[in-house]
Amino acid sequence: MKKTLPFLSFLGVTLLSFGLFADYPRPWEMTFQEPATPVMEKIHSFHNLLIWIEGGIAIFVISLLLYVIFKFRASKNPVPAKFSHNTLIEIIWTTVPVIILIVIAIPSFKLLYFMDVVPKSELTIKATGHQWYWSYEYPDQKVSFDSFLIEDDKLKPGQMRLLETDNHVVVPVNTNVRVITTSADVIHSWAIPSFGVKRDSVPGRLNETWFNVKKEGLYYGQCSELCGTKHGFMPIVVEAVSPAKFQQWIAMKAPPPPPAPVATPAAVTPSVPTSPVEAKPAAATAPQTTVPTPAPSSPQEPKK
Ligand SMILES: [Cu+2]
Repeated sequence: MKKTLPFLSFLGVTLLSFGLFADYPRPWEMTFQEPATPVMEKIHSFHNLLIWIEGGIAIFVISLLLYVIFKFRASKNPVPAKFSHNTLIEIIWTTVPVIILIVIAIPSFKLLYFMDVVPKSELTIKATGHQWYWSYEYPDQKVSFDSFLIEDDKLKPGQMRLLETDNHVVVPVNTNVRVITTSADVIHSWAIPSFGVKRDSVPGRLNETWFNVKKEGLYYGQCSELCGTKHGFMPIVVEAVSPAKFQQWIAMKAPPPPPAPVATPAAVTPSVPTSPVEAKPAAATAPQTTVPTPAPSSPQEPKK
């Protein structure tokens, strides 16, 4: 019982932390992470199309090679053929690759355009790369914070090594989010594999990308441009929540509104000399002909 209790509590915390959907790299994962955005869904299906085309070409070429090796081996054909041209075959091996390239190019350009053109966005986030952490701004909501890696010795059960940060980038689901990336020092890259997003953050330049997360959960990414000794220690965590929860988070993070200015009589008095010591020099330098104005005994009424 003594041994099972800590194990059960560890299991409980782990299940709690992963009760939420999470997209992160798994050991020995051979395919993409589960697509979380329309962009990644399209990348996934384009990749699957390419696998079929490339697989077909590979099988065809290998079969042709094996056929030629066996059929035209030296023992069976001691005298090699002397011809060097065949018009029909040349036409075929020119046109077929052109058709294949067109079949690949059409969806490829469509996808590039879809990824590149930021649709009308409902939320803008600015991500600035630093050596070695990210800082974020929500300019319209007046929210900003830094996001640092959680060191190994401070990880809680269920948290992932080298991927967890102290502050998550919180976004609402089913919302077009525009991400503007830049850098404060060297080139970094803001990347989330399951979003199909990877955008260089370059000092002195603003790059933009976008995503629209379909499912609530945690999504993990990393800086993807070699940026110095701690390049591998500046992860990115995006937490997708419902729009209502997002509003709560913004309300919690946003600075309180400044107090409204109130015109009080005290605010007006400093322009009037209050002590006789201060008033004396002014009276001494004033020309003899002018009539010195008496210091008001009561504060002036504010003008309406
Ligand atoms: Cu970096």
